[in-house]
Amino acid sequence: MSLVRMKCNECIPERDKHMYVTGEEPVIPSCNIATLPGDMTERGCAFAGARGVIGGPITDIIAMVHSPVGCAWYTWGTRRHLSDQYAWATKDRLTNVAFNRRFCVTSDMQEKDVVFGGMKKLERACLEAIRLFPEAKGLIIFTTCTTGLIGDDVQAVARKVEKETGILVFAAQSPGCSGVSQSKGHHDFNTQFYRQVTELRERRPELKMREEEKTPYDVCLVGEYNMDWDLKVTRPLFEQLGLRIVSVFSGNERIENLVKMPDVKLNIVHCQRSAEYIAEMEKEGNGVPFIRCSLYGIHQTSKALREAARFFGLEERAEQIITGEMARIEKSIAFYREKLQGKKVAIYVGGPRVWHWIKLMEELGMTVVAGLCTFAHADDYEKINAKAGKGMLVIDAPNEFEIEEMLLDTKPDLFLCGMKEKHLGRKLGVPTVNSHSYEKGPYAGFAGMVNFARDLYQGIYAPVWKFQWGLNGGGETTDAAE
Ligand code: CFM
Repeated sequence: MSLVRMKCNECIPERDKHMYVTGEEPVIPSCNIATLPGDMTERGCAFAGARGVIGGPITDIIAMVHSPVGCAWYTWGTRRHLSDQYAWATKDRLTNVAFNRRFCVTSDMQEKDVVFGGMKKLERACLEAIRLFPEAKGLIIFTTCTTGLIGDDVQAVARKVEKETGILVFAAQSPGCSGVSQSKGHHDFNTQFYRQVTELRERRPELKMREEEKTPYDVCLVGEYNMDWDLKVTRPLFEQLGLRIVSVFSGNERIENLVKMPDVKLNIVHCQRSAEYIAEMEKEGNGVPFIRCSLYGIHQTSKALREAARFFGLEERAEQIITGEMARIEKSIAFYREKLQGKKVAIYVGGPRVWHWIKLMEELGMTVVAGLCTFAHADDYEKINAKAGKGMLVIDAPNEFEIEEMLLDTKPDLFLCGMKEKHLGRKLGVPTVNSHSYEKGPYAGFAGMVNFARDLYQGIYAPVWKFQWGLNGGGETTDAAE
């Protein structure tokens, strides 16, 4: 066991228990607990987890944010999850960008609504939005701190609007202040959506998949959000295997397909932080088993295909797909591996992608020297410990000072991080690659691995770094970038 004291934490020793270095004994740091006053956390709020992460990627719903305008505006469009135009093509109108990125819809709560209650206003806003967007197949009402605290009965409004308009209306009650991070919002959305879909299917059984529509190979991809079109490369892998993806929870998915989740034979769970809850509930409540997988990197994607294949007795087909895909990417990967060999990487994400990517970096000859997680739970750290080598610095819910010290101490050649921290990295001379919504994705699957490797390579070898006094004494730019 190896705990760490960072210089920046001399005045807040409580932070010590949030960080460790991987070694012989696996350590689980303090995690998923309230942020200390004075610690400038980078965490998001529960509402962000429900609206931005899980509700947002659903393609044909209106995301009605029941809040003052700021909650809706400042959380809108911050996360890249693209949706198809097909769901939006009507005879009068073709909307060719993701609905939730194009329109920000809110009940616009004012002071008097807070005092007297906002249910009437919410109802009017829902009806107006449904009138403005006739192509919408559903609406989800999201509450925030304000409307959560005043106790508006949004479920009652949802039922009323659904009755009046006939479109499916759900509620996601996850006020920002209700948990310690966005992770609470993932959990809330999962449990509430599962419950409401169960009730809906009882109320309107015609929405279930009919027996004659079912196939023995129906699956759902759970915790897959189509970041920069990941689904374009992952979906075909399972389809070539012979599986039918009935539903994706929730990237680029239509609400009618999400209502069919209980009808599938197997759930394949990718993000096991934000969506394993619903897979567990589907197992408990509807008897749908699930497998966990990672769709990043050669080894893990192959493993995911093999495990899905084993469930359905399609092992041979899986091997053919893997062989074919490997032949397609081998040369490119060999090129990038040679360039990336020996480089050190620091990764800062929500949590899961640290463990998703350790193996992938190894496949490219790189070492992960630090892994930082905004909202990971104990099971994420277990997975990190199982995959990490020795000597990797792990920090739970880091703040900016800790990130800076981490960069100065571990001296990575590349920092995989988000939009906020990239400036810090670049000012310190460390190239960065967007680890949340990618630079030029998709990054998942076999084909995505090549894009990922290319972006890592372009990050490290960008000629600009030779003009910088970076952490590593100026970038080692070589002919490779030319
Ligand atoms: Fe799951 Fe995600 Fe992640 Fe996540 Fe996120 Fe994300 Fe992430 Mo950014 S759902 S937990 S809340 S894998 S947006 S697509 S990259 S922090 S590690």
